[in-house]
Amino acid sequence: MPEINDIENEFIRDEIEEFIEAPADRERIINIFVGTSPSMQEIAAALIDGDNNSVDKMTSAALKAGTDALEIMDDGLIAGMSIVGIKFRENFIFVPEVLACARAMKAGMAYIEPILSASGIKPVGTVIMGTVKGDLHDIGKNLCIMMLRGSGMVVHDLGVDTSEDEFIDAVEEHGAPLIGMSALLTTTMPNMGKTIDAFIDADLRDDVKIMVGGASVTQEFADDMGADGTGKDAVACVDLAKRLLEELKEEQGG
Ligand code: B12
Repeated sequence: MPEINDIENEFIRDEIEEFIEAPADRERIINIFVGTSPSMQEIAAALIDGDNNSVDKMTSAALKAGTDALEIMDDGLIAGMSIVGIKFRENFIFVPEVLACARAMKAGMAYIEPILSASGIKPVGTVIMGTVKGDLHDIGKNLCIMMLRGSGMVVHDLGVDTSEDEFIDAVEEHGAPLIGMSALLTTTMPNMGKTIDAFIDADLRDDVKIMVGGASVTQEFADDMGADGTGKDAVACVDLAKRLLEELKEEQGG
């Protein structure tokens, strides 16, 4: 089994020692970093540190040195973000720090995205994301979007205060098989259910999977409104999105 000392970068080793406590998380994170190159570990470390200038410079330098864009995305940026996600979930860091890491991720992705789209790598899936009608909270939604994009999905962001019709129009326009709704207010959470009803009325419910989230959204609430799933954070959102896309593919005959 890989050991923490198999990871070359001291900063990453210290981060794991200090912040990644659950044995399953620790094993997953060590597996992510073991075997990645020292320069990718340096990019991951700068991202964890929220240092967007360094991520910018190192990503550009790595590409110039001939490193594959996918390797930089997976072994550098997403690997770093996997530690950030756990630190955030376990309350070791808070919104300002996560936003700094998000900025660093964006700095790296600015080089990677055009290369990946030009090389025609098939996206994992297309997702429509929005905060529901009446609700202006978008920090959590934006984190989910960033992680979804980081995992290879194409995300169309409808922003905040999104009506039922805007979700439906976006699904039709982009042929998206998955939508994600966010709501933070108890007064706007029911608008997720109303949007799901609108998909039923438009005879589109069987064509899409629907995920919902936001600080007060429980599994029970998601089940009651007829959603296909919920996730408590951006990492869970990515896992859920992947699972729902697989399910839809199976339902539609592979
Ligand atoms: C920041 C904030 C604001 C900012 C929003 C800025 C912005 N651009 O988003 C501002 C100041 C504008 C604001 C306004 C208001 N707010 Co406010 N706000 C907050 C606060 C402090 C933090 C929310 C946040 O960003 N959390 C951090 C993010 C990362 O977490 P998150 O959103 O939960 O997202 C994570 C998960 O939920 C999940 N997730 C999120 N979306 C999705 C979607 C899917 C599909 C999945 C799978 C997962 C998922 O993943 C995310 C990442 O980990 C909360 C308190 C709190 N602790 O939640 C109050 C809070 C949500 N606000 C509250 C209130 C009352 C208001 C106002 C009504 C205040 C007022 N009187 O004007 C207004 C409403 C404005 C409106 N119409 O929306 C209340 C809501 C109470 C309730 N239960 O209804 C809260 C809980 C504060 C409180 N305790 O009273 N607010």
